[in-house]
Amino acid sequence: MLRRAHLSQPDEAIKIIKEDGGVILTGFPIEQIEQVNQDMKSSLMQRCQDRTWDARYHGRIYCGLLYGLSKTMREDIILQENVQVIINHFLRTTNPPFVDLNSQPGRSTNAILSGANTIATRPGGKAQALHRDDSIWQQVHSSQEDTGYRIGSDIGMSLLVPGVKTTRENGATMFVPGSHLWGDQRQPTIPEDVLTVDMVPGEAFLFLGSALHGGGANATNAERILHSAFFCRSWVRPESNDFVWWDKNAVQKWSIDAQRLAGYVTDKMLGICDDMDPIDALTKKSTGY
Ligand SMILES: O=C(O)CCC(=O)C(=O)O
Ligand SMILES: [Fe+2]
Repeated sequence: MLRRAHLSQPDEAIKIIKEDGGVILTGFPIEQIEQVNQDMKSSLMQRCQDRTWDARYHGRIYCGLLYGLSKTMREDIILQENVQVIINHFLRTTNPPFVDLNSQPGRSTNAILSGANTIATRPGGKAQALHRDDSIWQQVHSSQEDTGYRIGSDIGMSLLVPGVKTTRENGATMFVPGSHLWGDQRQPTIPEDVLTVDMVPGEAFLFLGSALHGGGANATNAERILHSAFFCRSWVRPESNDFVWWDKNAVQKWSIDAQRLAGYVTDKMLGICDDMDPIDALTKKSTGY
């Protein structure tokens, strides 16, 4: 059984993530989830008509524009204070001063967004293979089973927010608790190793990029809707170039925290933009180049 922690208890959530690799967070207001469902409805429905997409992804329809299309997902759920506290416990980077010989010592940065999409697993949609999300960065994993979890070893995390009740029948995410401690050679051997992340709207699953998981198959006749957000350390290349898609006018309407999370961030060295903070580029007049 996967463990739960209320959003108001970040320390408890952190403890569970270290032990299990992931935690179900509870306490998101249901109105927020309904709003996100509403924000994504028409884009998702349009894409569901697209037979090529359906065939290519075996009944799993993605809409990768979630961060820009849903203010509620961006500002209230992804940027929820304790969600960020938990993520940055694992993904904040502080450079050791002895490495920083040619720059400000102790530069540090929070995690940034690696991508955000809404996923509809359609009736009959197939399961994903069990995978680690950090495999997009070719991460290799040595076993931490003897040492216990080494803080700092992960470079990504994922947040899955169900838009409907998720169950084994409708394709809830499958998850292997403890697999964040496994070396790459170890795979689940018995069915009991793999749990389903059963959730109701108002809950969300937050887990480490090193943990084995995968979307389930949908054997019901209704869609399983899931709003997902992925995070990485600020020096990792995000999976999706979301900030390229949204023009300046759109991004200027976001909160500063949302702009920073989307990648307009620097520690005054990594991420600079003509020696300036990239966030200044949002308000700067064209240079004419
Ligand atoms: O659909 C799901 O439940 C999980 C999705 C997932 O693991 C992914 O897109 O990386
Ligand atoms: Fe995944």
